[in-house]
Amino acid sequence: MLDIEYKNAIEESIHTKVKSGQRISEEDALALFNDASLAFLGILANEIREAKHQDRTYFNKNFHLEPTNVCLYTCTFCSYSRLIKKREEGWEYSLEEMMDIVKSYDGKDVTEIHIVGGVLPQYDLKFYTDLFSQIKKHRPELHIKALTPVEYHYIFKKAKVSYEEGMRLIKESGADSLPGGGAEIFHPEIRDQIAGGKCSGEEWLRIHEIWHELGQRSNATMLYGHIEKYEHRVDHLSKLRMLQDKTGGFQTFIPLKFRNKNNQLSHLPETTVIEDLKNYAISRIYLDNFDHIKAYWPMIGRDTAQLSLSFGVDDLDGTIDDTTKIYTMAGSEEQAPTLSTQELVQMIRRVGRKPIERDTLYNVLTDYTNHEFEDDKHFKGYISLPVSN
Ligand code: V47
Ligand code: SF4
Repeated sequence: MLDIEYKNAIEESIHTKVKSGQRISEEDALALFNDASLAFLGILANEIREAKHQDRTYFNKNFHLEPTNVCLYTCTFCSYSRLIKKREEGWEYSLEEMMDIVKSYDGKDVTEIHIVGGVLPQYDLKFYTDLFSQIKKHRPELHIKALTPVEYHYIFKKAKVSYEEGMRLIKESGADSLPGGGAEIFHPEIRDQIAGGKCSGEEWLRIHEIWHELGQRSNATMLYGHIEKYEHRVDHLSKLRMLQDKTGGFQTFIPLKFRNKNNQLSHLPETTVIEDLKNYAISRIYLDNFDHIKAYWPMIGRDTAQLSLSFGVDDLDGTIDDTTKIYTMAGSEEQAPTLSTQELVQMIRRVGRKPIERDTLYNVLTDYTNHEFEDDKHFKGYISLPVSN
């Protein structure tokens, strides 16, 4: 532990708690949001990150499959909502078209498929169980990370099956894990305003709980930086920590910065980099029972992603040819966000961390720390050069 010059008594008392292995309370987390300096948060979050993972920084190689970019819900922050995008401008893939996309990755070096998209009636329980079993049949080793409680709540209700029965069928058809989406902000005061009509915070948590009880793993997200207050973020983190105490089934927490293009909340300003780093750090400090904190670099940009590795983040998402439309449309840093493995590895090395390729369940696949790429311009030190150098 480093010696820190505290700005106030709150910083000192929270540091003392963390040093002695105590977890911080909701009040402490709120005090961190309101009163702690960025430097303090960075030091504390980094201590925790390094105690858990040293310099290791994980990434995996995945591709996204988005059945549709139209949605019957009307979440105000989302550029998929049919209020924003006219249905005729969108796409709605058939099962065959989706399988063609899966097959287009045959022979490519990917270990995971991430399936996420809008909610429409034709994408029902049968559609998805057929899709998962066809993908498994075609490429058994590909890990299927698919759908969120938003879709599951909708398709189970339509099929008149309980969450328990539905999740059992989903598991049997070949889905391996759940991504963290659809969480937004759990508190009804905010959720009702930004994501009214879709599953509630309690329903989101219950579906993950059932999935964990089936022995499966999942991720969690929080969409921040719109109309919520710090109290709502703390409430969200607290509900996740409580469920994790109960099941231990979450792998990663992914804070998602609200981006304001092409949606009904476009009038809101976006958070600053300082706010983003603060949010990563407090998430790392508060969620003591989560192994990993992940940054989704296409949304925050490469520089902030590199910085985040000193503020509690140990995992970067968005590799290979990740062209997730939901972000491109919402105003992600890059039009078609792509990074080769080499670029991602260099990005991690240049801030003095060790790039580790993992599978979805965090088994180590390749340690890229000393890996030499064929046309590598050698790593020169802890300086942040443009990624293209
Ligand atoms: O639930 C929608 C968010 C999520 C916007 O688990 C927006 O590995 C910012 O959850 N600004 C879906 N965010 C994506 C997601 C995810 C991404 C990467 C990895 C994983 C994982 C999960 O995208 C939605 C919503 O919270 N979103 N619109 C927007 N304007
Ligand atoms: Fe639909 Fe999800 Fe967008 Fe809401 S966030 S409109 S549920 S795609």
